[in-house]
Amino acid sequence: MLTSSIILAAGTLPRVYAYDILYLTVTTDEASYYPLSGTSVHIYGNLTRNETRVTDGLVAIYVKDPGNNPYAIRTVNTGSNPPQTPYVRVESIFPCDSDGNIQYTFKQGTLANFKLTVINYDIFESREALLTVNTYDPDDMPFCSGSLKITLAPDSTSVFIVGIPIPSDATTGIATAYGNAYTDWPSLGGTPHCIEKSTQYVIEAKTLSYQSSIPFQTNENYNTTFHIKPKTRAGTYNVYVTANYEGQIATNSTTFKVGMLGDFDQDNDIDSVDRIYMARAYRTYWQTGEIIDPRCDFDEDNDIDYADRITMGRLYRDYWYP
Ligand SMILES: [Ca+2]
Ligand SMILES: [Ca+2]
Repeated sequence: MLTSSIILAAGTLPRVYAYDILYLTVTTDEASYYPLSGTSVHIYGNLTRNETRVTDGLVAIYVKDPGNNPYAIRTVNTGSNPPQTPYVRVESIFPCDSDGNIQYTFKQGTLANFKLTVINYDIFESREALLTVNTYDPDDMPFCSGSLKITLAPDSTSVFIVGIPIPSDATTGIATAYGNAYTDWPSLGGTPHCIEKSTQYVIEAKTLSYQSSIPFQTNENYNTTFHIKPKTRAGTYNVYVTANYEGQIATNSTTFKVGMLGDFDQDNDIDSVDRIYMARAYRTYWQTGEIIDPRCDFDEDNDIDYADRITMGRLYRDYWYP
């Protein structure tokens, strides 16, 4: 309504639009997720100018975890990449050792390094950039990110190395790292400098445990998807999106929740009601062999046995006697 009244008001002037209205929406497919392995979180929305979809814009999507730490930071386009050459561009990202020599395999519990080559095409001015590297594990779960705020000299090509610690319990297999450059953190209004670059690397060699899920269908013009797991931190996640389209900036934000493991009725506690879910699933499994609630198979070995009951007991104890 606000938009149309502005256009009407502008219509009283002779064919003058005071300014274009760039607008960015953002939503998630669920308000709350239970952290079962393979659960997808879809974040999507529309970038529009004067209520028309922008088909060649870039959108920054930044997710902060419940501890306010960077969780995922990505740049996606709204159909195709912008045709213009940006001032600042991430030319490439490669996994490497601490000296910058290409290295594709990293062991759990060690530091993986990523080499970013960044160009400032502006021949007159130096440019500020926030460089980010965001690693996703072989199951598409974001697990770490590193960042660097830098000033790029005019007309220069620079190389930076960002280290990412690989958790000792990281899923092994082929993982992905995404390299991006922003004007600042999207939560502070920063927008993408350029399109995203990515590279693959190996956390110990092993076969993939999950196949990629079916592509997400949405009518909106941008989206990103990642997976969560039982070890994903419970709580509220903040999502920030920003875009700079032909000099205009639009921002928006939303939140989603990741539930507690063992909180089957999703009412933010692990109480006797949740234990009833567990007891029922356990009993049914031993009577019929059927898994009526896969969430009760905590160790994901296709049974609901004593080991799973012990896990539930521990979650219950940890909740009441932290
Ligand atoms: Ca509960
Ligand atoms: Ca089990």
